[in-house]
Amino acid sequence: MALNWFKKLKSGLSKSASKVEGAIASITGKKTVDQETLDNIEEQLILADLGIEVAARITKKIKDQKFEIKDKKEINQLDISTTLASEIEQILIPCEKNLYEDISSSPHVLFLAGVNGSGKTTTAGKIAEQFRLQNKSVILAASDTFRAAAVEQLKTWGNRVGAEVVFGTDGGDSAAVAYKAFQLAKDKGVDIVIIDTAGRLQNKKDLMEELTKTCRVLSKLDPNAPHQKVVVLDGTVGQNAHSQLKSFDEAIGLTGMIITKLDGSAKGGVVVSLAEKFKIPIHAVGVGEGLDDLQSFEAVSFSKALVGLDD
Ligand SMILES: Nc1nc2c(ncn2[C@@H]2O[C@H](COP(=O)(O)OP(=O)(O)OP(=O)(O)O)[C@@H](O)[C@H]2O)c(=O)[nH]1
Ligand SMILES: [Mg+2]
Repeated sequence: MALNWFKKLKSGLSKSASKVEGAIASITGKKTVDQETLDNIEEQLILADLGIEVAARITKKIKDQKFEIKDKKEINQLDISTTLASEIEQILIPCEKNLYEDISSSPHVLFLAGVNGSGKTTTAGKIAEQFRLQNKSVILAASDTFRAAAVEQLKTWGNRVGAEVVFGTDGGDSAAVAYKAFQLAKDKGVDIVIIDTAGRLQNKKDLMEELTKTCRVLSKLDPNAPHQKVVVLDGTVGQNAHSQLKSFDEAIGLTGMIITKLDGSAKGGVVVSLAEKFKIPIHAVGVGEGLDDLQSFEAVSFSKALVGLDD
């Protein structure tokens, strides 16, 4: 990962990291990792939202490593941080998957879903920018016909990244907008269609069914469409992201996730607990509101940043 990107990730995750770092710092002057330190580390990992099971497992690994110092020297904090980062890395590596890896169809349809305000529209714009940089043409579909300002918001992104925006009428059929966008992309030979959907709470059954319907309608034009179904999760909500992921996966069968707002989240560890529990690919993380604030997910860098280590 480029150094400035890592710096951004690390500073974004610093609130999460400071909890863990504090716990590790509590061993200062000690010659062995005692139970009090282990308990403290476990507690801080839980507070950083890594989840109870992951926290317990990682703490046990640290215990098993036996950082006993025989020649009267103190335990090196860096050794513990490194152990911690490598344990986290083991959990994250199987989920690392570049968003742009599986683009083989043309047009390729990328479907974004998530709860209200999780960052879908912003992420749609950021992804469109990444495709623009890869010289791929993009259509943005404003399938959010629910919120009045949604089309305008997507149009602003469309202007910034030079992508056409397809939209319908306010309160109109969101599946129809998605279909229209896909059809237009086919007609014009456009490479990528990004479908921005309305935010919906994961426990609203009818709204979740609307997503299923939109996917089904898209598959009429290509049985494999949408080719990617990605949930956008707000990285500041912590463990609530679990129930969101589960519901969206049950509704549409997710191919991946993107976690936003990791700039300044104190709950960045949730990425680890999501990876551990769901084993669904993590494509990218949002680290700001700007055009280029979407980073491809890299397990090694993320693990280091989460425990406050340098890349
Ligand atoms: N700091 C930060 N803010 C973000 C990030 N991603 C999105 N946001 C902000 O979060 C707010 C909501 O983003 P939207 O993209 O409108 O979210 P949405 O999911 O489309 O919202 P609805 O369509 O209303 O459901 C906006 O103010 C964004 O600028 C991120 O990675 N970091
Ligand atoms: Mg939106």
